[in-house]
Amino acid sequence: MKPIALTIVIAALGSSLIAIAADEAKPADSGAAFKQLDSDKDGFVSKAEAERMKGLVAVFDSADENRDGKLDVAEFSKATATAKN
Ligand SMILES: [Ca+2]
Ligand SMILES: [Ca+2]
Repeated sequence: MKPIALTIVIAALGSSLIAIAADEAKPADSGAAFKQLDSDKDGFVSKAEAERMKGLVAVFDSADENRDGKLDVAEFSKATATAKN
């Protein structure tokens, strides 16, 4: 194998390893919980939907950073992190 080809193989392997690491870093728990709560599948958890998770309504307003009355995935994961503490 020529050195340049080997370099390409190593680079390809390296980027796939990085991709795997990024997948593992995703908050799988909050993602799954988010999908369960988002019963109308609009990509947001509304206050009515939030009522199905214990403790979430209490932190709903402070988690809703852009004040649109619903939580996106990022806001939701912060909310659940807050609710656990
Ligand atoms: Ca929804
Ligand atoms: Ca929001």
